Amino acid sequence: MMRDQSEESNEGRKMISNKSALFRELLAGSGVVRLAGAHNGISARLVERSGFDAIWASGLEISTSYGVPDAGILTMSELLETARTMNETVGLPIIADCDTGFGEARNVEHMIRRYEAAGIAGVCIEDKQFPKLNSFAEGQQELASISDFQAKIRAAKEAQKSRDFVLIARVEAFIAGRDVDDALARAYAYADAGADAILIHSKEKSPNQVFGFARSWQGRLPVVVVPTTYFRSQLCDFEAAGIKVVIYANHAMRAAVKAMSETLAAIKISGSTECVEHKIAPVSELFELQEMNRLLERNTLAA
Ligand code: SPV
Ligand code: MG
Repeated sequence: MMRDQSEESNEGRKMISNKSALFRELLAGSGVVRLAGAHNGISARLVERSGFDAIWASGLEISTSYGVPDAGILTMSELLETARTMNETVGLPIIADCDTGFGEARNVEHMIRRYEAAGIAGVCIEDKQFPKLNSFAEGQQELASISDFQAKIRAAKEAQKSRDFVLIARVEAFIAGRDVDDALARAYAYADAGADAILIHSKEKSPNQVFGFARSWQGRLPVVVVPTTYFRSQLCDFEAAGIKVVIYANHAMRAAVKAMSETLAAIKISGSTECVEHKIAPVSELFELQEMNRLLERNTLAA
């Protein structure tokens, strides 16, 4: 039975309702909602400081941060703990990438309870078979049946306590080599089962697949896209196509990997850190990102 938790007195619960409600407000508002991927407290804080609307707790980024394949290797607890850290670090809503939902409908139910209790604004589950494989990885992508995935969506919607908690259903039809009719049939079935938004994924270099989908879909639920491979598309193109949410899912991690590798290589080769000193953040910026000043101010007041 769903309750509106904003009416409850428990502060922790109020917070849950607020971040989910905030995300729903974004979905209902004008313009494209922009999310960027993050994988820990500091990357979440950087996303927030850059002015994005919300944070994508990316399975790809978090798996990379652990040094393991994005292939259903990390446990729900590991992913949840990471999402929780991000959520506690920033004021933005977190949308957590929950892969295939960590099992069947009963696992999804458990997952929803845990993520909602942690104050996460919403989750995204995808219609692949466990163990999922990242959509850009080589190898055959096996899809779940429509009815099995609908059962997960129904279980998720029944498990949530707040009316506002958001479930994004992700359609992997294009990733598995299927056509737009298959993608639409899946999306309609997921909408019927109670999803709040549809993420349509594509690994093509052109946005034609997702634009074709959005044209036929006609806005029944908000459409979410992840423009990793069709990176030339502009925000105004997505807006004109009726796409509501754009997720820049992995760019912060890719930038960090390049910067860290280049810095370490330069130090190793030159035998000094002089060549990198002007290119890297000063320690004072790390303190700023840690909010060291707040701790020092409190210490001063307490003294
Ligand atoms: C992620 O960021 O983990 C995603 C998006 O699921 S993608 O890597 O494009 O599959
Ligand atoms: Mg993922």
